[in-house]
Amino acid sequence: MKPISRLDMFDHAERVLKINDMGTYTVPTHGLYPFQWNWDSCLTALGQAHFDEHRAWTEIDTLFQHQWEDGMVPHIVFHKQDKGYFPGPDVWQTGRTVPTSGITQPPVAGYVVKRLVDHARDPDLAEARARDLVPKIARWHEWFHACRDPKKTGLVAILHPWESGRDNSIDWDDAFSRVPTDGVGEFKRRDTSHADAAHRPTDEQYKRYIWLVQRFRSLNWDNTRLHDASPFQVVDPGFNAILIRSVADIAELAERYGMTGIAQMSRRHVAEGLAALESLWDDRLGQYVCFDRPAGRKVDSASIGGILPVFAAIPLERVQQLATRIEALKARVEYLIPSHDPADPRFESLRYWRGPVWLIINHMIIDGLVRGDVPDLIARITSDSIRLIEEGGFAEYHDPLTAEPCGGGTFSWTAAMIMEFLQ
Ligand code: 9YW
Repeated sequence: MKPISRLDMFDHAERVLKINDMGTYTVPTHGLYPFQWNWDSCLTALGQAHFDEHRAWTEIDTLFQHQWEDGMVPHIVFHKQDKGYFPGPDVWQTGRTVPTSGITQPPVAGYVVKRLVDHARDPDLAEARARDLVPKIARWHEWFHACRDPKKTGLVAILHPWESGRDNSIDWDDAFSRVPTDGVGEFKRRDTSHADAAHRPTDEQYKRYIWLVQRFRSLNWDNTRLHDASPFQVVDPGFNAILIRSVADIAELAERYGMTGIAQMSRRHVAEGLAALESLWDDRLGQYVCFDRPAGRKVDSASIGGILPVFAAIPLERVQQLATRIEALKARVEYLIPSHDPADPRFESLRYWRGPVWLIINHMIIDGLVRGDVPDLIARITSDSIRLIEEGGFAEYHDPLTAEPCGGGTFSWTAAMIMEFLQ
């Protein structure tokens, strides 16, 4: 791969977003991911706003046009047929006119919409679009609280590793081992024909991913039933922090726009979420950890999902503790922040969410660290992120030891995040 100079990097990032632009939505990368992905789209909009605010708003509008009647916003919208991806609409069978998957993804939309509003060069456009989106995003948040926290614990569970956005994280290994594979049948993966199989989830994991899809499909994607019917229910601190942050940002926008009911309800959920998040703190690791609901125990796994809570308004003392945690990782990698601690023997520097660096995560963690007094650490994560692109290009993710580019190339959210880092 040709190195990318810092001088040309911003323009290069813009070109990546234009290459992946399908008009009203953006694909993460052609070939490997030929549809619209939920959190990819929202984070991509942050990049698009640097050169075309109108286009950025359209990205999010398109996603919300496919919101389900129950409030869920699906993780994939299959706008066009494409045989290059598995599992496609024929596997999901969600029965929608424009097919979608039947699960969701980390709800970054609330955060992104507020950021677009706060940085808008065209505030009238931003207010008009945000006024339309705030009630829709609030409905999605309510869906989470109703369907993924049925016992009102203050925290939501994911029912499929794909919902976390961190597909094959070590966090899921234990809970996932209880997901059966019987009756899954034969299928042909497509991802490994676009990307190196050694950088991807294993076949065994794919069988379990599909088993869960088939289980939910057999329940007609009825979200009032899926939670209790799933053998996989994991409370991920990173996912919950993203939800809490987005709910807080929507509360603020709702207040600004006189949407009092949404503001009040959202503030209540933020308070409950932040209080409950503390139950996931792990003193030994100095970070948060997941909770496996059916097993009734915390998960011993030092992943980035336990550092991501810095993105929500956790106590300042916790922000400092998480900064210390990242400082410790500095000695173990060349480029911050690895998605898993290399001190854990299960760490794999090249395999997807089991070690590699993802710029979207660096972006959210930097945003949260601003509340702490750690400017040097913020500068270090920012410069490591830029160095990764200089050395490895706009890849999906990178090896934290060598900067080797992994997964898909010419990747939308990587480009969008670089525009944010360079601004
Ligand atoms: C899949 C598109 C998606 C991301 C996820 C990432 C991966 C694979 O790619 O998922 O088949 O959906 O883990 O976070 O949204 O970039």
